[in-house]
Amino acid sequence: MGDQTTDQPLHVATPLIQSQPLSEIVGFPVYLKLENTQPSASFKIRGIGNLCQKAVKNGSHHIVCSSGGNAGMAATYAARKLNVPATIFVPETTPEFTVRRMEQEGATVNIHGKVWDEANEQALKMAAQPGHTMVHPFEHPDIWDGHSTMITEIANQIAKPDVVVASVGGGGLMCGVIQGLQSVGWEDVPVVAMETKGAESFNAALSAGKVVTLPGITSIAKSLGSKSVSPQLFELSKQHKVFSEVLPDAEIVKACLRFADDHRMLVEPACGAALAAVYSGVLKKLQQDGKLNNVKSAVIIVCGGSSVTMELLDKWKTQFGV
Ligand code: PLV
Repeated sequence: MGDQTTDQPLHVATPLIQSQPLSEIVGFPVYLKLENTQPSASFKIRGIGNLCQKAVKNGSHHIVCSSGGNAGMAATYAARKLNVPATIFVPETTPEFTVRRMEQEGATVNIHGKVWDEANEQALKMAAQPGHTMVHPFEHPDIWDGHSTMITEIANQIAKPDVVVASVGGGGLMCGVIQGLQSVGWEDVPVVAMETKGAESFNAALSAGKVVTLPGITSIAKSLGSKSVSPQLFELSKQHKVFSEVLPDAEIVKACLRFADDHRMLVEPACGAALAAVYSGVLKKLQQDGKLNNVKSAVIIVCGGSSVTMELLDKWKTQFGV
């Protein structure tokens, strides 16, 4: 039901909780920003909600979005709230049940290509029509502004943390995080950018000294599957302290499983990547190597995601023998 008549944001303010199990692992308080509790099940609604709201206000009457799944979920939710149709382009790797969910919310879903980049090319063609708004999953200032609100919220929830951890797909989330840190005067708080082997477009850009294109996406974390990272994140990483870390899928699956047990919440591998910074010892290693000093608290962005079920987790558990 389209019921968005005011300028109220489409996202909700999410809880920030201290995790006892994760804090015990690292020996200092670890806070979880629970973006998995957003109405579209991931942080994406912050940026995409902001972009769609502005576009509809300016006369747009059709939302077009290319997505691995969660940007599409957010665009679908935003379009329904704003009373406009949505057409979502996803690759073949987006699970059938995620496609169904978008359709149930009223979107038209087109499946195109093997990876998100191919679905994006199709979406751009449709969005060229008058009155249509292209919602890119990570590349727009309105998206970064929207995502940055999670940090302004955190600044009202706890004192300054010593490090923030988030995963990187195309880099929109991390652009928002860094922008948010800078806007609340926390520009000295380093970030840890987590990626998975086979979707490490940001790490590859840092190694090459420029944005590069991966040959393909082989990781199970399809929501991190952008073959190249946003040039904006590449630029921001020159001004802000960023540690880029890459883990194999097996570690990600372990993190999702342990998180389900520790906090009774089911999250996608894209989110498991951020949690693995604690579960797989990435934060500890950065401390031991003298790269992260005097850490007394950390925030992990629990970015969430719709494309996960008990059955899928079970399948990955067997596949990786974890
Ligand atoms: N997912 C995008 C891109 O997919 C999408 O279309 O939904 N965590 C979750 C749960 C995500 O869905 C995504 C992005 C990320 C993290 C990474 O965010 P980004 O792309 O802004 O770095 C191909």
